[in-house]
Amino acid sequence: MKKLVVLSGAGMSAESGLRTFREMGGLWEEYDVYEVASPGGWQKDRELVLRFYNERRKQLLEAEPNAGHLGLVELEKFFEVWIVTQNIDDLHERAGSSRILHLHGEIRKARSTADPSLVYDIEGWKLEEGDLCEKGSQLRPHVVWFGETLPEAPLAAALDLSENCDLFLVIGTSSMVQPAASLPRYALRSKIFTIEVNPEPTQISEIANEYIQSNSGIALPKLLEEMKKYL
Ligand code: BV8
Repeated sequence: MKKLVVLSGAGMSAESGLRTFREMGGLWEEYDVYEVASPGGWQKDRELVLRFYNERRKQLLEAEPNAGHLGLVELEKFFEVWIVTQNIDDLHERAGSSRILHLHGEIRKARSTADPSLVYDIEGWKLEEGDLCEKGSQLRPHVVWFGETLPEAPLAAALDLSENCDLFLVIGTSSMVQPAASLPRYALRSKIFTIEVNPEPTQISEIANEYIQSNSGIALPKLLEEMKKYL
């Protein structure tokens, strides 16, 4: 089976009702990113950081995967699909995608501040001051903050996949955050046909082989129909 790699961003989850970051009404309009998504912010006011992620986790528990997520699951009938996501939600999992790499962590997991190898599932939507790991240290959201390095294994796998696949799909990302934003460039440099799906043009739109100016929930089912003609 041919290999399809998908790089997804917050726009993938927008139609499930989860806020994106850099659009009108986005999260970074309401919060100072460095106060709620950086080690400095955690040092300064971890109650605020815990609250920021609790609110998003609560929203996530009330959200469902959308037609875009389900379209990617459907594509597994025709391709070996790998989802490389910047998203920390679990909507790709809940939709049923079978190969998912989280570059920026997972909001429904918590990790020890004393020993990062200790990672726990969060029951419900709250992670609070006083929630401790087995070694007695405070738990933090298991996500990659700005200024923190990405988890090695998923990033290495994503880089390799971006240069060794048959088709590369970039969906719902403003392509502003590194190193994830460089993945489509690796695919293009390896002459891999690259398609972008986004209602707004990004720096990738003009270099992709194809740019589909549309919401993912509309474009993916359509793309699926198109692909079925050639398979
Ligand atoms: C790193 C997890 C090495 C948390 C996130 C100065 C100091 C320190 C670092 C840097 C620096 N300058 C640059 C850096 C590197 C920095 C970076 O890239 N900064 C940028 C912003 C300038 N990167 C890092 O820090 C990374 N680590 O480099 O380590 C290092 C170490 C020390 C010092 C230097 C380097 C870590 C980056 C990870 C940060 N964590 N998230 C959380 O989620 O709370 S990033 C965050 O942005 C999310 O993960 C998100 O996924 C990601 C990217 O955003 P998008 O997904 O693209 O979302 P956005 O809102 O931007 O766009 C949505 C898009 O969807 C839009 O285009 C819209 O049109 C589209 N859309 C809307 N609706 C739909 C749609 N598309 C389709 N369908 C729809 N319906």
